[in-house]
Amino acid sequence: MIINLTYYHVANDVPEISPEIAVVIDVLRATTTISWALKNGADSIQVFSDLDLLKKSAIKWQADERVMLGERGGKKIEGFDLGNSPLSVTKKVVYGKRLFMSTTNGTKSLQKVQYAKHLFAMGLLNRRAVAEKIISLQSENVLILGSGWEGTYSLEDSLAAGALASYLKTNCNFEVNILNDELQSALALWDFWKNDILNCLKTATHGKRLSSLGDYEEDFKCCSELDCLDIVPAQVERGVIRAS
Ligand code: 3SL
Repeated sequence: MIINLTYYHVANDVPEISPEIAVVIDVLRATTTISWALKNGADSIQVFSDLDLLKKSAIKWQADERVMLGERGGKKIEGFDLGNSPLSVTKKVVYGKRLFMSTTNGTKSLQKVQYAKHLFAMGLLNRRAVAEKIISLQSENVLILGSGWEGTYSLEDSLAAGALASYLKTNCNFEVNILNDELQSALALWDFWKNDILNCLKTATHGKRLSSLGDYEEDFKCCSELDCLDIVPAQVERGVIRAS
């Protein structure tokens, strides 16, 4: 058995295909927030790129059963309940609720590969859990998609792509094939930064953008934790993610 891994930095680079397994990464911070929300008992998360559509869908739910969360440019969207911080999706706020979520890049990436047979959301915090899920599925092809920033490369998502590839190479009994140079460099990036993840996130352009908006120290710490959650956020119907 072989697992072929391909990595794309941003949604626009992905060819129009329906991959068997797609893993979407947005370390800072969408997929970290999604993972924590599910860990804290959110019923499900529905992702949108279009805000009007999000509002129309959310309004159909009882007010006490829904939470609208998201950001544009790192800032909370006006009228929404929450921004996109993984620290804000506490048990008290999200337990049993449907989250309606839209972010600048992460939710776009999730929508781009929504036709995958299996779609997972991954941050550094659930890298091992997602990798073990991939191994258990025994599929030949895995597409890894970063979210970047408005169509451009991001350091932190590539770091996590490298972390995933590295875990699979070390822990999988089958042959793991790195299919493109993007993933080879992500592996090298992981090797370089794996003992200093927090600094890598702060060095990244989006890390600097967040730092310029306020005190995000706790968000950085949370997003840089490795393998601390066993949650695998998986798409269960088009655009809807639940814990698996
Ligand atoms: O772009 C995104 O999807 C967000 O994760 C960006 S932010 O970290 O919330 O600013």
